[in-house]
This record gives sequence, C-alpha cells and structure tokens, in this order.
Amino acid sequence: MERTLAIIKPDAFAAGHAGGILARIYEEGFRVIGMKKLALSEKQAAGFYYVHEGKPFFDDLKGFMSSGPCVVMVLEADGAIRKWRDLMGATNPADAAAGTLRKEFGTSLGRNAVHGSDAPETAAFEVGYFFAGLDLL
Ligand code: RTP
Ligand code: MG
Repeated sequence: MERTLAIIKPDAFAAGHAGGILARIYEEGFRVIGMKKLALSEKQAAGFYYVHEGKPFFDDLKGFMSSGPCVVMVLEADGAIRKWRDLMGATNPADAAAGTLRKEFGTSLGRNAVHGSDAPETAAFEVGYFFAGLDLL
C-alpha cells in the first residue's frame, strides 16, 4: 500500500465541492487515513510548495493557497501517487481529460481544485508537513 498527500484547494472548498471530491475518492477505492480542514498562512503555503520558490508563478500560488480554508488528506491505495494524479488530471484544467477532478472542478491553471504528491519522496515530505504518524489510522 502506498500513501499520497491530497489537498482540496481553497477554490474547490469555497465552491462547495469538498463533498463531491470526497465521493470520487471513495468511489475510486482510496482509503482516507488522515484528513483535516485548515487555513494555511502565506508562510505555511510557501513552505509546502518550496520546490517552486523563485518561479514566476510562486507568489500567485502562495497567495491562492493561503486565500481560504482547504482540506488536506492522506490517501492510501495500491499505487496511490499515480492513481491520485490520474484522477486529478492535467495541471491545467483546460488540458485535463473528461472525468478528471480538475476538468470537473478546476477553473484555471492557478485554480485547479486539487493537489497531489508527484513522487514517493515528495509524498513523504508532504504527508509529514501536515500529519504526525499517530494521526494516520
Ligand atoms: P500541484 O503540485 O498543485 O498538485 O500541481 P501539479 O503538480 O500538477 O503542478 P506543479 O508543477 O507542481 O505546479 C504547482 C501549481 O502551481 C501552479 N502553476 N502555475 N503559471 C504557471 O505556469 C504555473 N505552473 C504551475 C498550478 O496551480 C499548479 O497546480
Ligand atoms: Mg506539484
């Protein structure tokens, strides 16, 4: 079993899509082993996305991710990292395939509804950023 870090981003949460996204997560067979709602500060958002520091879109990303509440989750499944990124769809909702979460709930490249870890090392960092081992049941 593999674990990945998923986020329902502030745009999707504010638009009332948390329930719809969770329903898809369960339908696709993930186990939700950690979940909390929180409002990130700019500093916390910057720390989470530190790999993108210095890129032209970093300030927008940081501002957006700290613009309102989001839901952070740890999902478990066989091949959870790939499986969750497949369910999310392409980074830009305009390029995302039909049936993916970003196609359904994303509205722009910057406001693309969900986040997912992109590799085992990033998943380990990102899960640890929000959850302690004892939180994951
Ligand atoms: P995420 O980390 O949020 O799951 O998204 P991702 O892996 O699909 O894409 P990534 O390259 O990690 O980029 C992180 C977020 O930054 C925004 N972005 N803007 N203007 C741009 O060129 C640009 N590139 C990326 C997106 O909102 C993306 O989700
Ligand atoms: Mg990424």
